[in-house]
Amino acid sequence: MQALQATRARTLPTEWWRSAVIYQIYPRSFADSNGDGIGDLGGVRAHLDHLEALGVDAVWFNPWYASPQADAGYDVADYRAIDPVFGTLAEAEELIREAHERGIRIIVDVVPNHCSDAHPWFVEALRTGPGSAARDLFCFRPGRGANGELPPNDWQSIFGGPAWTRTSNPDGSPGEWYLHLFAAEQPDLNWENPKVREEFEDVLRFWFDRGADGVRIDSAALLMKDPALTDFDPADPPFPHPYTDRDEVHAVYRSWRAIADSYPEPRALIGEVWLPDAERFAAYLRPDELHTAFNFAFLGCAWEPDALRRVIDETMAVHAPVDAPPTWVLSNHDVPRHVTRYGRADTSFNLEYRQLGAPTDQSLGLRRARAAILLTLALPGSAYLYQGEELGLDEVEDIPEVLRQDPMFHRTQGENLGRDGCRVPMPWSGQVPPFDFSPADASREPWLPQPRAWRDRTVEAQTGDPDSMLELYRRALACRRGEPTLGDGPFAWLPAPESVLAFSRGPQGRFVCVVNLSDRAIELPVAGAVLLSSGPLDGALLPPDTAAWVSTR
Ligand code: TEU
Ligand code: CA
Repeated sequence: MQALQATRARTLPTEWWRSAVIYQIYPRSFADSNGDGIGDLGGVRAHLDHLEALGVDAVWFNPWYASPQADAGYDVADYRAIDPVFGTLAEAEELIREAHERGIRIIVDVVPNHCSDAHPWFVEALRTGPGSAARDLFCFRPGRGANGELPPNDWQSIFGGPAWTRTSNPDGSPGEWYLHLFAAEQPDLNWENPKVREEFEDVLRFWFDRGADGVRIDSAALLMKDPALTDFDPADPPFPHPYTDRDEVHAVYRSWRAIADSYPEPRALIGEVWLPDAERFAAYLRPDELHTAFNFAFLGCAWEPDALRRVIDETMAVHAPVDAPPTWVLSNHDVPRHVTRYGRADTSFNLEYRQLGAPTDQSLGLRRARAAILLTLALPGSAYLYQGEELGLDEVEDIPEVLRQDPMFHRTQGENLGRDGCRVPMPWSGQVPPFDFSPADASREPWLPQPRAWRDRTVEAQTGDPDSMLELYRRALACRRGEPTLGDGPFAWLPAPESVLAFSRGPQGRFVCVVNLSDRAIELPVAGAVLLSSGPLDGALLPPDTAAWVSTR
């Protein structure tokens, strides 16, 4: 306890996660080094310069493990191997070393709720049949109905359709059902079984021993299930919920925290925790659990002054009692890109309503996205950038149905277009697709088609253009690095005109961020030197949908 208090009293240099800017790499779509149309580790290693020039502190990799890729790698067949489509374990080790040499930390994705149906454990479970020890690693149950022909309960998959799939017995007769909260290729593990717990503790050590500085924990609140597996109405779920945020899950993260803390430089645990209840969310961030978690309330928030102010206040209020740094994120591989969201009449995001195809004003979206990144990077705590947002990439909405890969699209029979639109491969240089995503002699096209209009958004096209999104990101990150009051630390709202957000950072409040969400140009509410603005000022006035960083000295 004493050591803990000492740690809390000041920010140790090792507590990098309190202030880090973390860049999310979606390996399939970052850069393809061998021309098969799919991004890989060779591609990442060839573009470390981009990350260094951008000025990020860490990189989080979406799953790179051996996987049939039924859910883009979130169906893991071997947690200790790299998928051959991405490279080898030796390459991953090299990549970690090279990134560290450049002062960039590495976060890997751990997927504990489910594995792949190709994982040896699941193959064994099917082979051995009902009642076996291998089956107890998963959630197998007999079906309901006279002949077991109905699923064990009425739970629905998060990707659509039933959350159960029936198996065949080793002799070929119809057998038990197994639970999968996501796709059928992603059987849920049974976290009541100690072997599952031991396995994941060992997987954590495996990657920490190889230099990973932290883990992002997939679907972190879903692990534990009500053993009774009772039916429920998803519109009015009981409390505790049958599979979301059950109290028993916290013991898992306490044991993970002990492992993370056992390293000379403690490793960081970052939770993917989507929960509407702010206090239940904060419980994951208690001092002996996770270090941080994604702020999906901020990600989903509309581009409106009152809503933003409320979500910022709530975020800080909820994090303060557990002394965890807030995080700020605008986009990721699961949600429509924010340039597109911000160009629509309804600028919010929620899981139920994706608004794909809604009319979009691109230039308005870009303008707001520029202001939003200055807001994001000025807020206290750490921030996440999703690859491509630094280029101002928009959601690709016209992907032909035959090319769509997201199981969400297929499991809803296309009713939900899914997440492919934010996963389109990065444009690096050149005038036409694949924009050097793949080498010139590539044998395959990129796994999703890139819009021709991205020729203006390549890294090459934007580099050196002072008005580009990329140069704004580079300047903002350089400024953040040079400004010790940014990241974790004091924050205070300042008086400001209606529909304007203004706040100061640091003990003396000498750094100020102003965001004009009104429809008229305003005078800056403080005197000082403008360090950076998201768009040109209008004389001394800050135009609508524009943000500025000001040093008041
Ligand atoms: O997402 C968890 C999750 O709940 C998502 O399905 C979310 O509801 C949806 O993607 C929002 O659009 C994680 C990963 O981030 C996601 O990519 C995986 O598909 C999922 O887990 C299963 O592993
Ligand atoms: Ca490749």
